[in-house]
Amino acid sequence: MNPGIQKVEALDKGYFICVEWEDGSESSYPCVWLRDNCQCPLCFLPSAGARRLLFEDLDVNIVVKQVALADRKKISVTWPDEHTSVYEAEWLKKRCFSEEARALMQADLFLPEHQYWGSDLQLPKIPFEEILYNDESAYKWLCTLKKVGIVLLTGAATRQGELIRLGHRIGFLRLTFYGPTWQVQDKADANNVAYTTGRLCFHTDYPVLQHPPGVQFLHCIKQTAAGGESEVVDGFHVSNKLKKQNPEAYQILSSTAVDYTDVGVDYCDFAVHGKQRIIDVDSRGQATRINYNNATRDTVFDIPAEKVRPFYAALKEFNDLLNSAEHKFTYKLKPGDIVTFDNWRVLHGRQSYPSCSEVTRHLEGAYADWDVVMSRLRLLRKRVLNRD
Ligand code: OGA
Ligand code: NM2
Ligand code: ZN
Repeated sequence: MNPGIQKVEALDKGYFICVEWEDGSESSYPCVWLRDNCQCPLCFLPSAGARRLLFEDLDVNIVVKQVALADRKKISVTWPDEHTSVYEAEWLKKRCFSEEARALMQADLFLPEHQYWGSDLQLPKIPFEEILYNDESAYKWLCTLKKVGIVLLTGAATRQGELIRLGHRIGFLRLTFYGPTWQVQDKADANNVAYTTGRLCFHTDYPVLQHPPGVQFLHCIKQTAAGGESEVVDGFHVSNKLKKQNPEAYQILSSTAVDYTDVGVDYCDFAVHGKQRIIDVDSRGQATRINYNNATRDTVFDIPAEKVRPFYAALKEFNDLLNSAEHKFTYKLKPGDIVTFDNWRVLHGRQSYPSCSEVTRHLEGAYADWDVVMSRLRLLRKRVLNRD
């Protein structure tokens, strides 16, 4: 796999260096980028994997003075001030600027592939103990969580604290105003609709936050005999459907900033206000995050009056699609189950259950950030696949 270099030369008045690989293909590298990424100990701190070179000291118009093929595995570049940089073939190959090479590198870093699903979801299941003690299982868990958006971990103890262990497995959990972990059960004077016996329509958690939690864990400790079933739906899949079915509704939901509010006391007192588009999109109009909780959508609505009804009509259409039998998947958590899901993609809900003086249903919940989860995934991949 390690590529060798056949030939290297300066091009375009010294603004580029062109590498010809042994297989005949070519890569060309801008000199400003090469100088910026000199790997020598003056320019780079290997113990931090970070650049020491200051931007102030970078000449953005730099040209190469001399370039040579040291051996087939590295090139050596001399700059006008006589500074010398050495670049390894493998390092250069990975950073090739061709569209295909960049796409491969980005896919490797961010695993953007999604497997869409509807009512046909085959809910992926892995034993909880396995992901705690086996790196391959943990890697599989996180890959599936990223690709499918939901994984059920089974066989956990039916006591509080299992999510703390899960948090240690990935690194750490995300603290919010509801505490490091939180107890979903019917509570007197509930500070959140989740803490009642009522039905919860499809939502993502915590859209009031500027950076809503990327991943959610719900550990079933106790389950009611009647009601309390869980529902999930693939928000990205449904967003694509909405875009096809009603582009104008999609346009409204992906451009209107909706006000959210959450005021109360839990871990500490809080008065949170935030604005989110219900369908967040990237520069190509692809959904990247769903931010929708009907319970915390504010009474304050910062749009002109004449745009209000069209907004509601668009949201109704989206909400109807979420609830269509074709798209939603229903299941019931058993004590010892931990459902883990992408809170940026998967909307979840639950059916109501009878209220009772005793606690008949108890879930412990927690959040994690995608940065932490993806970091653990990459480290596990390195270990499991024996990569550098
Ligand atoms: C929540 C929630 C689901 C359930 O607490 O935000 O969605 O099944 N709970 O109780
Ligand atoms: N809980 C479950 O957006 C929300 O209010 C989601 C959060 C209370 C931690 C519910
Ligand atoms: Zn929720």
